[in-house]
Amino acid sequence: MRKMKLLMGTICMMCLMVLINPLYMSAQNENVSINTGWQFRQAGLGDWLPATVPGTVHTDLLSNKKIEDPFYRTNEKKQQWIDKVNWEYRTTFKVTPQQFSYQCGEMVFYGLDTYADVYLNGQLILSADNMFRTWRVDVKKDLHEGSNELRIYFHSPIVKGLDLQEKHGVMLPAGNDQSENGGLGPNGVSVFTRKAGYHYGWDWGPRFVTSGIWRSIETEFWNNVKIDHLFIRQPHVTAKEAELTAEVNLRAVTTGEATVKVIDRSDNRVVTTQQITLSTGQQTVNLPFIIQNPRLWWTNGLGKQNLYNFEVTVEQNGKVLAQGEQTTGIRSLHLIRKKDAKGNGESFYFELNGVPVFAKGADYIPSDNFLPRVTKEVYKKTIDDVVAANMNMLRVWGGGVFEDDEFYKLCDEKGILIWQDFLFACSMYPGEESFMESVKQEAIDNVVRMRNHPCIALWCGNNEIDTAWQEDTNSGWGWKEQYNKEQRAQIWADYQKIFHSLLPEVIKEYTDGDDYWPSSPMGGPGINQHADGKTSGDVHYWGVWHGLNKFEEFETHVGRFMSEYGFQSFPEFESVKKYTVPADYNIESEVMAAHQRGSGGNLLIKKYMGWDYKVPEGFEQFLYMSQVLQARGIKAAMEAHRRAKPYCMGTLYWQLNDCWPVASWSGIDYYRNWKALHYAAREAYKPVIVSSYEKDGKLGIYVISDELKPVKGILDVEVFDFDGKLRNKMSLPFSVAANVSKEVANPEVKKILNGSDEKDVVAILTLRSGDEVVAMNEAYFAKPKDLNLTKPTLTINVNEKDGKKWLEVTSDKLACSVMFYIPGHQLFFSDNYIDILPGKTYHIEMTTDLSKEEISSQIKYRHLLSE
Ligand code: BMA
Repeated sequence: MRKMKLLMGTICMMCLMVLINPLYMSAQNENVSINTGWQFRQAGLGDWLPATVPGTVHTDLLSNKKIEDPFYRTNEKKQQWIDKVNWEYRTTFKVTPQQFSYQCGEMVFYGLDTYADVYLNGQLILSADNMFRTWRVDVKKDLHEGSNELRIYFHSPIVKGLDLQEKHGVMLPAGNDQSENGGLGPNGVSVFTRKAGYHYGWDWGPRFVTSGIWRSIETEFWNNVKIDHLFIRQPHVTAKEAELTAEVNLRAVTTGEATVKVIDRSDNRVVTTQQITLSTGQQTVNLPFIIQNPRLWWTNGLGKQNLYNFEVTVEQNGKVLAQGEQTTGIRSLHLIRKKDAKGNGESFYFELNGVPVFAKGADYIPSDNFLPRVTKEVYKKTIDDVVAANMNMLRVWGGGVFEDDEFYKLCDEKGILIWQDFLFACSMYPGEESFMESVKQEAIDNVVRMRNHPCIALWCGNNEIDTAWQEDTNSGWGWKEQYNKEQRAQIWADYQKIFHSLLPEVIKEYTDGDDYWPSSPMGGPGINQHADGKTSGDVHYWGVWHGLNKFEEFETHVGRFMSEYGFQSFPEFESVKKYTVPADYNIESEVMAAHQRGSGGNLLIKKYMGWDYKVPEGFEQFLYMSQVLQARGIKAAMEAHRRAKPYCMGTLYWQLNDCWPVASWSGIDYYRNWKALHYAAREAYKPVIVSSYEKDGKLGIYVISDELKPVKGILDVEVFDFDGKLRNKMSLPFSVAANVSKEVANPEVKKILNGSDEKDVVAILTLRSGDEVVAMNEAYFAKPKDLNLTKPTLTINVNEKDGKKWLEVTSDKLACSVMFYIPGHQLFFSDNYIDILPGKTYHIEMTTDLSKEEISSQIKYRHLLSE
């Protein structure tokens, strides 16, 4: 009986499948990638060598052993010739008789970097000039049945850039373009080419101006009809009902009556159908439909990342002519900028399904100078690390690229909102018509590619250009003053054209009312346009670091949305060893200096370190201390921003990651090791935290909760001396509503110390709810350098069970900022850079292939008093 039911069920399922998905009578389309058999050479010179596609000239030269590792020591300097010459790539590929018989054949170039003439069987089929564009070429006439040759000639982006600059007539500000290092003197030509800004250098990056086929090439064969795009518009979404519209862009080479169906693949249900009349050329079909009680998409921490998969078919006489699929998440997501009384300003926060979201995250830069090396595994590791640090937003910064589809897919799946900059940063750009047209097409290509991702929260015009130029004030970065009246007016007009009309118009036309913000940071169009740092818009606060403000200033410089702030550190010694030799082990050595691109970076690190810590002599200890210092500063900022909720509703620190091994503001180094900062971010970004701030002799203790339900329990304040003796304890009840920051206690520091010297104790703040520890934090009452610490001795036992390995650690005295490591190995510790109190046992898991015995004999640690 049960079997029968099952069989019936299966038959019904099959009927249903047939009903909604009539058999494909004949192949209607075929996609073939052309990523194999490639060769390359310097144009017209030498032998053809094997090449990897997608790839870059630099990585092809490296794998053919024609250059050394570009990131090793100062090799970058020897490789500056590569961008001054031309390169060519070629391959052959076969077209089968079946493929040749299709009515249509198109070649799609998903990424050509950058000035590329493409020849198919000797015919010029495309002259590309924009790295960010997707190029689609009709090749039906040029393809041969059997063997075909594809050849791509890459012109030097530098020679082209110089030529464009000359035609433009004036140089434009391009502060981060390291033209001097590239042998070009002051000619920062990056701005004339639509190519990732950071390729020309940045204050955390080297100068490698690449060329190559950086994303794949495909040939698409099809008959009758093709679905170019499927856009699931979401005009109105509530928990009860989602009003959606499937917008289908078709291209047909056939005519006649047809049926368009939309199927919700999660329950294989046809949600709507429409009869259409096909005509040759392009046509758009809109199919509205409703989903009752939709499973909404939420960010990491707020709920599930529910996704829907919709399929669209175009059918004629029971035969599927074309089919397309689209994954999306159903949600309402808006940037809320509302006038409010607070400081006479305007709110700046994202509202997701009616819930104000406090954004926690970082700014993201490309993960490698050679983009095709950023594999799916790298993206996965990156987004896993983002989730592990309790983040819910990344800002994809404008000096990089529109990321790979894989990146946004992972952000959808893991609930990470994306603030997407358009690709303009810290420079002014030309306004020639051809440039504008290129920018427009690049924006359309990428907005259309990315608009279905539920993770996309905001499109932003550029990074820091509004604040740098400031046409109507006497401030800014001194750029406008270099030009005569006409030049200045022209440059500003070109700026306004791109960021105040072209890009917002693309967003309006090609999205479903997505939010657009012209520049980051900005006060807001129409009000106090340029960022004033306090009452409206978003803020890049660089008073700490560039402005030499003390870490304490993070407390007072809190705006509505902190989209950048940061502090540098070095990678850990195990990482440094990978790009140096022992002779380089000095932060001022030539090699270490080549891997520090921030102006005055080392001096700033030292200066800040001296304010809070004893500055160590030893190289290894200095690297480690730089990370401890960075984590201390940025933790203070993250907590200050969260305490200021709801006035402040977002905190994104500069920067999540690195594109090569370097001293930088990152929390994760190029080799994907967590710095002390990433561990600190994980703690500071937890859904519920307890955070304190000392002011006027009192300790304000706050509970900050991003949870959507109230939290209550007991707050314990326990004061320990450095031998682990409890000197004082206070317990008070606390209770906070959902999604708030609240000061729950404000005791006098004197009362907490209860007679102890402020240099002798630490207070442990614990929130308990029944038996559960909800949150924990520490408060010190003196700077680390002034604490009466003495050298601790740690006892470490290594354990292993069920494939898990962990350390069991105790200490005889307070050990501050303890970093565990094993020389010569890269491994992950579940906790690191932590304070270890005497009398407590700490369990630290390790991810490593080393055996228990190997760990026991090799484990080492550093702390504040190490050398
Ligand atoms: C911000 C960023 C980057 C830069 C960083 C550190 O302004 O937008 O341009 O790398 O500061 O200086």
